[in-house]
Amino acid sequence: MSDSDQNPGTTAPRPSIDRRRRRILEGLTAVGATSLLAGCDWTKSQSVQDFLGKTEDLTQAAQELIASREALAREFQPSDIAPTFKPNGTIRPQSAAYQNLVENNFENYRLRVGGLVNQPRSYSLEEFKSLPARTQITRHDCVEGWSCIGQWTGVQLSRVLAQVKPKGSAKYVVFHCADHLDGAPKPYYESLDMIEAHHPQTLLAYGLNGSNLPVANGAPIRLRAERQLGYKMAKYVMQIELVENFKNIQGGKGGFWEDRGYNWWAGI
Ligand SMILES: Nc1nc2c(c(=O)[nH]1)N[C@H]1C(S)=C(S)[C@@H](COP(=O)(O)O)O[C@H]1N2
Ligand SMILES: [Mo]
Repeated sequence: MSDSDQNPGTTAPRPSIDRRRRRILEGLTAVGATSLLAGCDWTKSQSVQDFLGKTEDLTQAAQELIASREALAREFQPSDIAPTFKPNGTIRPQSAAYQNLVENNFENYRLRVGGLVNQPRSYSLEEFKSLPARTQITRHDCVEGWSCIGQWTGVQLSRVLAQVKPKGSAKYVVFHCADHLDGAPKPYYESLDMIEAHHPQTLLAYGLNGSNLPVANGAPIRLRAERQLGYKMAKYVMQIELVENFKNIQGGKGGFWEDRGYNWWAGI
C-alpha cells in the first residue's frame, strides 16, 4: 500500500463532527458490552439511556449514530457475485504450523476463544461448521480503492460470544491471525467493539461462494464485518481474545494497520 492510502479521510476538514462522533462512540462502547450481553435491546437499555441523557446537546447526533450502527450493509444478488474474489494482503501464510494445517485439511485446526470470558473454549473446524450458519452476499471495500462482491457463509460472531459468556469488563473482541504480513515480527491482528461484534452480519466465515474458504482469502476462518473497510476483516483467524483495552497487544492501537497509522474506526 502506498502512503497516500493511509488514514483515509484525514484530508477532509470535519473536526467537530468527528469529535462528537468519537465521544458518542466511546460512550456506546462503554455501555455496549453489558447491555448487549444481557440480551436486551441495547438502544433501550437503562445504561444507554443514562448515557444519552447526559449528552442532551448531542441527542440528534447520537440518535443518528445509533441508527447507523444498527443498519444492515446492503446485500446483493447471486448474479452480482464476482467470478473470483480478489485476494489481498497475505495470500499464503508462510509458517510451518500453518502449512501443516493446510496439508491435513485443517483437521488439527482449533479456533480458541478466551480472554475476558467466563467459559473459554476451542472449536475444531467440524464443530464450528455444525453451528447454525448465515449466508450473505456483500461488497468488500478495500482502502486501496477496489471492491469485490462475494457470498460468505459462516457463524455469527454473536453466537460464539453467547457460548463463551463475556465478562462485563470485556469491551473489544481481538482477532489473532496466523500470518506475518510483509515479514512483520508479530502476526496480523484486528479488533471490533462489542456493538460491531454483535451486528447480525458480523460473521466468522468458512465458506466463500459455496465452497470452503480458499487459503488466499483466509482459510479456514476469516472475519466478515460488512460495514467496515477490508483491513478490519482478519483472515486466518486462530484465536479470539476479549479485552478491556489494547494496551498489552502489539503496538496498542487495536490492529496491524492501526499500529501503522490507519484509523481504528473504519466504518463505511
Ligand atoms: N490475516 C490477515 N487478514 C487480512 C489481511 C492480511 O494481510 N492478513 N489483509 C486485509 C485487507 S487490507 C483486506 S482488503 C482483506 C482482503 O481479503 P481478501 O484477501 O479475501 O480479498 O483482508 C484483510 N485481512
Ligand atoms: Mo484492504
